[in-house]
Amino acid sequence: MHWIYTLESALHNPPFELIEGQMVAPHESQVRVEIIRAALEHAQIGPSQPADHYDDTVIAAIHSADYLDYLATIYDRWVAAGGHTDAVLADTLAVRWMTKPSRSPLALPGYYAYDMSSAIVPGTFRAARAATDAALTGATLLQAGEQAAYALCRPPGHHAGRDLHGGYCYLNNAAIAAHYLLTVDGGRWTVEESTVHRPPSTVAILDIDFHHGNGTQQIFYERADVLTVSLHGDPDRVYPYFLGFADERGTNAGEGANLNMPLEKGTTDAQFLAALAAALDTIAAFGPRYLVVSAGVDTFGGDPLGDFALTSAAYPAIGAEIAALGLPTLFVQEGGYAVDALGVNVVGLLSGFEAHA
Ligand code: OKP
Ligand code: ZN
Repeated sequence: MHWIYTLESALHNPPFELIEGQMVAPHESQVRVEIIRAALEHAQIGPSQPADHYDDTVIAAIHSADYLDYLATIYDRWVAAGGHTDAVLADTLAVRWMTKPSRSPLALPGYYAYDMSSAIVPGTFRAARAATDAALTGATLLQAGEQAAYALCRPPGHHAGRDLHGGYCYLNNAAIAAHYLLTVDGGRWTVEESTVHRPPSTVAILDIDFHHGNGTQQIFYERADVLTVSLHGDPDRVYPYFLGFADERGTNAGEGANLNMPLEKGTTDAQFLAALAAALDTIAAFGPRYLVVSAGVDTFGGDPLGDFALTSAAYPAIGAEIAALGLPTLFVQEGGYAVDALGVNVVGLLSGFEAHA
């Protein structure tokens, strides 16, 4: 399986995150990339390639212009306005009846971030942009006829909404890749479908990260052409708390094109695989041309940010179940913070897919 990386991930190195009352070293760090790379190489998964560069317009289809400008410029503006050089991190939040736009660089982080786990440092935007390029490179490989590709994205993306960052995520890599697959004619389908080149009409996103893909849901909530399905810890209990419930089904044209499957604490391999089978039935019924998987492995029992009980044996089985759909599939790395098991779990997922593709 082709996989794509970027050296620019290392430029994102925030000094801390706020979690349950404590400033701690970020769980989401470059060590994760190094571990995954080493594991993929050791397992001889390949070939690998660096990300190609894609135009800003591809990203502007998903994120608002003001948000992209904020991400690209806020660090320098924050420091110039007196903010600390360590990091950009909100201390005042725009919520409910306090959402008037502000032009102060010291206020903007409270408008464009929804939590305190996504600080911004000088290299954050470049790293996020390069992670998106990695996902887009994978999308292009699918269009060229590959059955699967894996994008080693860092920072991750599924919590980033159209104009909001949070949960270590700044640009929604999976969403941008999914939209790109719909808008660009890669020629893949011309033989089977017709003699006229045209882009496909539907894509599905399957989010198997422990946390609800709130950003992905928001981005596509009113769209009928992208089915979004997320298996995750019940937001009644875990982050992101305020979205991800089963009754969220999409609105307007997107009604019925969002499926949330909240799962209980201690979810086992068998329970997760059963829920996944139901999710895959919904995806099969939708009939997408491509599948994008938001591939987090923080469902693992030892994960510091999750409360499921999956073992490493679950991941090859998950990969095999996904492969049985028979869809060209782009895996996009999301979470996974039990670093000792991170390599084996990612390799398990991808090799389980490959063995059954
Ligand atoms: C990112 B990904 C819990 C705070 C959690 C952020 C978690 C981000 C997870 N009280 N903070 O793996 O989905
Ligand atoms: Zn997660």
